[in-house]
Amino acid sequence: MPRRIHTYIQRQIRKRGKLLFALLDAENITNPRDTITTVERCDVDAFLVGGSTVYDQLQLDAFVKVAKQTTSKPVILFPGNITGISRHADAIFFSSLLNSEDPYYIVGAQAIGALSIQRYKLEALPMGYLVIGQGATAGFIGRARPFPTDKPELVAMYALAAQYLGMKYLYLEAGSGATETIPPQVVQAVKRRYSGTVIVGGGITLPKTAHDLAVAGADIIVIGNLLERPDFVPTLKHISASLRIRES
Ligand code: 1GP
Repeated sequence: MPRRIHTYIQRQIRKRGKLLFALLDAENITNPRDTITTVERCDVDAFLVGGSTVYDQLQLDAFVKVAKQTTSKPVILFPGNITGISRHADAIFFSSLLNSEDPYYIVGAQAIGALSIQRYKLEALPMGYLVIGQGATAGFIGRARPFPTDKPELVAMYALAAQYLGMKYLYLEAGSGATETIPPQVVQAVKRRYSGTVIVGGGITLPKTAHDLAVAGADIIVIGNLLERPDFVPTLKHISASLRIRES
């Protein structure tokens, strides 16, 4: 199975240092073509499509199809459940919510979804998913036992376990719309132990926050909620510019 999207992401990281992914919730974006065209102009590296409460797979499918017709950037699924799979996507973050108390979100949904992924020949990007702090909807739906934000080493322990389990990506999730983003200290602690690609999201709406998280070691910053505001373009452009740094 070719690893086209994994290769693209790693090449982009080598080239640009830090990446910006736009997360679109198919159920909240009323005009996908316009939104995707506008977001692409803000210098994002890929689109994620998903959310914790996606219930209408047909709607998701139609949305991903439009996304593929509209952008030349990769369209990657970010599912919260088996309803988050579409055959039109380029790849899927095949994730396990490692700090869930419910085995369904650790491996149950994945086992059911795996057959569709194989049938659709979707590229699976193995990802550990950790809910930290508030957790918002992702934490509630996924029955997470969120990490306290002041215990970076606890998160780092799980990050290292994810690495040894073969997960090449690790998503540190504060929850969509969280008022407290992932603390940079947590990202730093994770980076000291985990050698894969670190993705950070949840509540990021300010360029400074994105910048600080990137400096702390995040490889990819995910912006979701902000894109549902009518006036998001200047802020997204600033966020994109704030990531043009290189770690020393
Ligand atoms: C949510 O981490 C993502 O799963 C993005 O969060 O919607 O708050 O940007 P926001």
